[in-house]
Amino acid sequence: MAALSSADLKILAELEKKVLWLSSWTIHHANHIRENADGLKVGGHQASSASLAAIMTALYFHALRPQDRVAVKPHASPNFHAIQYLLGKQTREKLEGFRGYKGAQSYPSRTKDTDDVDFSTGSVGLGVAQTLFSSLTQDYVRSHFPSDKPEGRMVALVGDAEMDEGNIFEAMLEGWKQGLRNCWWVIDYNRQSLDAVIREGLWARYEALFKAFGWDVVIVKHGELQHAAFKEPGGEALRSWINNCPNQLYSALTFQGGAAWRKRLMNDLGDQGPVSKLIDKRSDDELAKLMGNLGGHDLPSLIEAFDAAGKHDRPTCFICYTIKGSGLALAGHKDNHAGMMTPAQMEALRTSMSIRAGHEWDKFEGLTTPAKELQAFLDRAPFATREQRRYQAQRIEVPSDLAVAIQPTMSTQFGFGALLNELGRGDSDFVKRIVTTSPDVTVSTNLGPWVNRRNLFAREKMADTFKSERIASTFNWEFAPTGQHIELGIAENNLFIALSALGLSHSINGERLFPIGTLYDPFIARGLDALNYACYQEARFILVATPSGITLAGEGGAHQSIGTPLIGMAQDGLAAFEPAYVDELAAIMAWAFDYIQKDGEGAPSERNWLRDETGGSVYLRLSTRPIEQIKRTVTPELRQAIIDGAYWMRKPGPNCQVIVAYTGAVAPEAIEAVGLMGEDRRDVGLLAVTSADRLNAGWAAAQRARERGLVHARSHIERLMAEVPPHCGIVTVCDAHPATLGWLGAIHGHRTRALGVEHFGQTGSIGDLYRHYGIDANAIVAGAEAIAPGRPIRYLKALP
Ligand SMILES: Cc1ncc(C[n+]2csc(CCOP(=O)(O)OP(=O)(O)O)c2C)c(N)n1
Ligand SMILES: [Mg+2]
Repeated sequence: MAALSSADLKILAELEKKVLWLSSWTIHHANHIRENADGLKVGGHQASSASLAAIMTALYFHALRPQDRVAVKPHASPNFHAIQYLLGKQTREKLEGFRGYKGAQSYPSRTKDTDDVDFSTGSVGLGVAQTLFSSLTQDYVRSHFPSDKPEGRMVALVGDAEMDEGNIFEAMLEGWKQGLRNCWWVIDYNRQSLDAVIREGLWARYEALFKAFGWDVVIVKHGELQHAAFKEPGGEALRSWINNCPNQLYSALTFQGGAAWRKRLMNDLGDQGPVSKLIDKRSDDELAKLMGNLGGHDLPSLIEAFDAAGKHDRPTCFICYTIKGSGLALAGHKDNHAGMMTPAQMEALRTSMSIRAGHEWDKFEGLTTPAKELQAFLDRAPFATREQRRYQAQRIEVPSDLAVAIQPTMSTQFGFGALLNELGRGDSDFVKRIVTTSPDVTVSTNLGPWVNRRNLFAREKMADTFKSERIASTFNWEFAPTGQHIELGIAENNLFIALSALGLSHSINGERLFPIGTLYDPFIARGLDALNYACYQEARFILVATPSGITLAGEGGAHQSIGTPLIGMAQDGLAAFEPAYVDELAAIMAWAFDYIQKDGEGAPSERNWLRDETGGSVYLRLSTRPIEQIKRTVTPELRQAIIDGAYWMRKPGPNCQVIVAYTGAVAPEAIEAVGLMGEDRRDVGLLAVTSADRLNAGWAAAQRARERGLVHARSHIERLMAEVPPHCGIVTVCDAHPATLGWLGAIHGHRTRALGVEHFGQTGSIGDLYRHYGIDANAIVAGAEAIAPGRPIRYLKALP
């Protein structure tokens, strides 16, 4: 980074002013001028944005390089869009449409914004952690696929109240374990949250914490004006007053302005001597400017800090003192989070910035440097590059069939381990790009055999002492730069954010990875917002959740998931499957490796009405229950049906009165029940559901298509259910909330009894629990008898 000349610094100061104006104006325009027709109260966020105007100016127009990637604090989105506008990467139309339909997004969005957002943000804390895991991903990629491209730095612009989010600390600990580099977190230390002014002295906690985790900490507290004043006679007294001033008071005085500062400072410090002189010689405006000249608003101080840290790759936290709303009429007021400047206040700001009415969007309006020079400076900014910052990695050839030896009895979790173990023998480009990760449940989710073959990843080799000491162990725990498993601590949030980072590698690093994360199914809930976050920014990964449901039996209610299939159905960007058999799992995984690479256009397929060409991530809900496997060949038709979400294990006949639809580990109960009913109910059908999620999505899409005139649109489940006579009843059963399959009856209006689990699980044998919760064969038969009247079913065992 070249040092800045004073002419350049002057230009930067003008640009800072411009960023402040444009972001305030964009919000004003969205809220006051383009009036909100819905009468909704939409947040102001002018103050949040203003807080970071100088920091972002220094970064984007000076310190950042094209290879760097940034997570912008959600409420600084207008700054980001304004900066991209100045760099010629954002349109006026989008800015005018801020918060409107298809306009610039309220919070930076990788997928919805068009101005090259690196990481989406919105849910505070997650974007911050994303930068950390993106740095680790970059190291992983560099280690496996060496490149001459310069290493990027992953930068988060962090609100100080955002630091309350626990996931940030979880990430920091993981970063320390993994030898984090190339990561900057710039804390906007404005000492305000949404509701109020934050606790005193937090900076010292942050400093200690970051240092404990191995980070450099740079405190950018005072600007140049303050430093100069401290050197004047009496200056030391001013310094110590500032250092001891409570946050609330500093904010309140800032809001009140120069006269209030004078009164307070004279009261506290007036000495009829040098300090009084220091204060007296400044006008009210100059005094306000001096007191507002905190480090985070001072370009020379910021540039010095960024330039110094730019010389090394150590993770660095900058604590930049700022004032929320700096430069605006809202500055410092504790209620300013949702606050909006009034039209009159905006008018005053416009005039003070020499912006003519009607020229509010003009890039260089009101600046004193000639437009040509400003433009030339912008063109020179390293970040202004026209080179592509978002990559498109090539599609990697994946096998259409995955080999696995089907044993007579096995669980889907065991099958998953066996499938990966088999893949682990290979040496194709595809296999080299698989990266597995797990929050301390590698062994218990059956990733062990894969890890034995492919090792754990670390930038430096680390031997397995048990192995070198010749102590027998099933697992080889060796770390190597070529290792393909990233072992995480238990924090599930970290798993999802790691998947979010690994799953964007094709776009961020230009190298495609096939990330597979494993965890226990109930603990998805622990990282749910992070999972949603990963999906929102279109990261691509396979999530393997096992064990699941009450089928886990002896482990009890704390480990037994109930609602996760509904999460799988409702989560956008995630195709959820719950296979019962290992051949189904093999078909789904082979498909998934292809699916997670797709990024085509969104037209739905006329076969199943799913938008498979757009791709997405995949969630597999697996089980540890060994079940008898079916000896069969998976024909192309069966394979397709498994992927589409269901197939007839037994077709309903013309005289059918009832069908059973099941998903997952309860397959043996469903089969048994159909057998039991055989003598008293004719032609009973058995529907094997492998993905309630995809069936449901296809059904909704086909209905929509018909309503829009495509009268022949039929989804996969509609075609299957068309074979069920209208008078038939349906019993659905799954080891999860009954709503997972309960909707099947709505497709063609069949009477339905949905069995499942509605209450916390408990310990017991599978038999005990299935009986207790009513998902055993007996309950299925009882359900069938209730909705498909006929003669009593003879083999109905007495209900306990
Ligand atoms: C997970 C989550 N919880 C709550 C919010 C609502 N929220 C948005 S900003 C904010 C406070 C932010 O304060 P800070 O990070 O200090 O930023 P500042 O407002 O000072 O700019 C809150 C609570 C959110 N966006 N995400
Ligand atoms: Mg704050």
